[in-house]
Amino acid sequence: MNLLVFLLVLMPALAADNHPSAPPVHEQTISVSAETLAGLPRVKVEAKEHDNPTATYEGVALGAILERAGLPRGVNLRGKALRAIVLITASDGYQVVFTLADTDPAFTDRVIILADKKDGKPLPEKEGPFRIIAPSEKRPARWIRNVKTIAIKLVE
Ligand SMILES: Nc1nc2c(c(=O)[nH]1)N[C@H]1C(S)=C(S)[C@@H](COP(=O)(O)O)O[C@H]1N2
Ligand SMILES: [Mo]
Repeated sequence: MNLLVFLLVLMPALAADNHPSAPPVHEQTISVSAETLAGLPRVKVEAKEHDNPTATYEGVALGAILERAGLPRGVNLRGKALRAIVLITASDGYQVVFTLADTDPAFTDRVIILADKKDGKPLPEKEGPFRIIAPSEKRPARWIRNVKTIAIKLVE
């Protein structure tokens, strides 16, 4: 290949995160309901919040929800998808963010689940019906209770 063509045309295209081969990221907001979890593989985690006894939370991987919503995963999670954030909002207005890559088992062994059960029962009203559980995190500040929406946004 002509070196000049490579330097002037291809190299900048490869560097740009809007390279044509980078899969699209669709900004969207998911309203969380039982439908959001239905049919996805169930995941159980043991988790401990502050001084509370260890509990078994059950639900589905946040990443599985996002995969079903059409977001890029694994080798396709590159380019602009690396600046996609997952903004989660609760009924009291509390909000937390993760990155899209934080939810992908190709990037991390840390699991983030959207739980609908605790110790085999539906979540108590204070927490549920849906709560994010991030068992690997030492502080439970991102274990957002009463989840209403999951929004995907691209940070500039
Ligand atoms: N919806 C909602 N979720 C939330 C919070 C909140 O204020 N609102 N606080 C967070 C913080 S800071 C902590 S430490 C944990 C534990 O809070 P809890 O002990 O009140 O359940 O919940 C997290 N989830
Ligand atoms: Mo907290």
